[in-house]
Amino acid sequence: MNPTTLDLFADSEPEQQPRREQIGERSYVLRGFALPWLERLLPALEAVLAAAPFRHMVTPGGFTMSAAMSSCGTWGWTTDRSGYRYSRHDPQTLAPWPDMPSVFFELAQAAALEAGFAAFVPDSCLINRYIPGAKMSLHQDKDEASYAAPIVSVSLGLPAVFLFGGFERSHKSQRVPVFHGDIVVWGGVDRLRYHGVLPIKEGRHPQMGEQRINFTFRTAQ
Ligand code: MD6
Ligand code: FE
Repeated sequence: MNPTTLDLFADSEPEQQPRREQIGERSYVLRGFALPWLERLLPALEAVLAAAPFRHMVTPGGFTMSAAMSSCGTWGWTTDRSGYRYSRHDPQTLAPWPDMPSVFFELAQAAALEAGFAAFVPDSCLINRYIPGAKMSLHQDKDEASYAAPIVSVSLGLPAVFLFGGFERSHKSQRVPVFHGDIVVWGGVDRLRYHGVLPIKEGRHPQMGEQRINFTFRTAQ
């Protein structure tokens, strides 16, 4: 084959979807990044949920959140009438949160590295479960002791529209579709951007059923 033939051949190939989409100065969607990890991830998730089942928490304002939550790692994020905070213990079982499974930690660290954040050491993984109709209102993640570390957010199951906003609630948000296996990573100058999730549409995911599961990894302390 001469070089011309090679070039023609390359041009006839279907365009490959970029695996890494930039959505902010230091924010990326890593398409399908979690898929090769699922065989190890899902059994580990089951074990965490057996020890710390999903529950609906109440905001300081008295609203019950539509996403059900659990946590693993040293610090679990919780909310009740007295405020948002990280706690070492599950307020429902009074036991320490389950350890973060090594496959969770390794996936989060690999995703952070892929997005340009070396040596991410998450000590908290919040697990959100959305059924159709559940949503997450625009908010900032600012209960952490430092904003130096990025956030790594893994989407599984039903698709969602992730809202990626600015630095004030009123700023216009980008609508970023996220699918099974996608990971959103952001940090640095983007660390305090507002974000949320539009209500999940009815549907059934072949592996995960009628739900969306999200893992949010953070360095809390
Ligand atoms: C969710 N995520 O995607 C909710 N926070 O279900 C979050 O609130 C979130 O995805 C910080 C960073 C990434 C996130
Ligand atoms: Fe958040």
